[in-house]
Amino acid sequence: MELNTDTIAAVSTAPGVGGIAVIRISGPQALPIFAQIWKGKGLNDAQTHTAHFGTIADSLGRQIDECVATLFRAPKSFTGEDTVEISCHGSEFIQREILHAVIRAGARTAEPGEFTRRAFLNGRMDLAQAEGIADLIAASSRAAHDIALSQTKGAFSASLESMRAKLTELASLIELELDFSEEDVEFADRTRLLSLAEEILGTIERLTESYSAGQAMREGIDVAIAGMPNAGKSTLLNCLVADDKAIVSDIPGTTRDTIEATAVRHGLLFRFIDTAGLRQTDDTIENLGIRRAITALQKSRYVFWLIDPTADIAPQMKLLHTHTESLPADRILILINKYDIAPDAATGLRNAIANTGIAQDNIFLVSAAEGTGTEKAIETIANKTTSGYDPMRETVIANARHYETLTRAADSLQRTIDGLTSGLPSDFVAQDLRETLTHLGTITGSITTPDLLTTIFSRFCIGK
Ligand SMILES: Nc1nc2c(ncn2[C@@H]2O[C@H](COP(=O)(O)OP(=O)(O)OP(=O)(O)O)[C@@H](O)[C@H]2O)c(=O)[nH]1
Ligand SMILES: [Mg+2]
Repeated sequence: MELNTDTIAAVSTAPGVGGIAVIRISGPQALPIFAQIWKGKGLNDAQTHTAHFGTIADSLGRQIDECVATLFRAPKSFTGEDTVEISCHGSEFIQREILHAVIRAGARTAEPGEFTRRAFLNGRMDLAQAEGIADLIAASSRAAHDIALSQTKGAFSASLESMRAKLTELASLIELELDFSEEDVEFADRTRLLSLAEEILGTIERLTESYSAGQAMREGIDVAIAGMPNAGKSTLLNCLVADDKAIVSDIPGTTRDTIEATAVRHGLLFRFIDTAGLRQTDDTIENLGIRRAITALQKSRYVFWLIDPTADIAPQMKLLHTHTESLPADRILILINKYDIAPDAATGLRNAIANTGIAQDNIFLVSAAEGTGTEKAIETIANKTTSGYDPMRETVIANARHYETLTRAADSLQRTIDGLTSGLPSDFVAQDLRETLTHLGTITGSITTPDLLTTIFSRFCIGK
């Protein structure tokens, strides 16, 4: 384990000017360092979790600001170390000057995520909980927030640790057999081991299945808006994000670039991508835009494909087929637009399109100009994406590292099961079991390496 003998400091509030800012000092020397810059009643005898008013001065004794210092004594602080948090006025000058004064008094600038890294190393939380904190800070929708919050509370970690504890017990019994290999004894009940391994595999699989939903909840859902020129794509984008993001005109080929805008709907972050209308053209720039449009519709999780009922339908269906044929059908939602001016044509088209084999549930009658019908299309995506998962009621995996590690754990557990059913020698079974235990342990951080920690914590912001 790493040893933290030095004391670190950083501005923990967001960069820039604010009403107040917070500078955090943590480490064994936090109090003596703070005492050097503090003009106020000393904190040496102060109790933990108390706030104190005073002024902070630079090395020449010039006052920098009037501040409130909050004291957290080890081990009951975020990091588990002695910590002082200085709340000052939020000018960039004051923040910089106070941080300089703290550094001059003997602290070192904290690396990104270093406070949380220390919290982990001091046993204040496990790795999955620490990662939950980073996600909590980054969350921009209710769903992302809920996933992160439940992770910080440790339910996921607890279920992993309980799986590990059960498996460890059996692994030790099998390993004990290896010590008595001459005597052909079985300490571990194979039937019990098999049913336990199967039960745990089931739990892990339920977790990995939730990843697609979890990823969408955490990172948001990309929806490309595609179709032929003038179908109303830019009008739709503007309507979905309630903002005048893209130029709308009745000249076909108005949009050249992809234009992204976000909106939170049903607690989920949606990233809508307006694209250039798809058509044959000799215009070089428009063709570049069309290429971007194709990339966007291939890469996005969903596509809103706009049909214009006031234009010829045959070429639009051909276009739809060409561009979506290689994509999974449930990713494509057909929006028949301009319902306000062509309700009969739109309704007729819906039936005709349904007859081509596209599911009726994936066809919507909308008017981008009036903002009608689009809500249902969004709701359909929200339901498809979350597929009933509720992060407040059960663990939903949203982190790629957790997903990959759980997948590996499932693989080695499956090998354990195969080994047990085919009567493989104990040492092979033991090895597969150990591997599963290692994978589960890397998620919570009960097994870890400095490299893994650096990868995880370097993604945090400075001051966290
Ligand atoms: N009545 C009506 N007109 C619409 C609707 N949606 C778009 N329009 C009109 O259709 C024309 C084209 O709209 P845009 O949103 O620019 O179409 P686009 O698909 O982005 O076109 P390109 O950027 O050229 O590919 C404009 O005159 C819009 O006002 C709608 O729902 N109803
Ligand atoms: Mg457009």
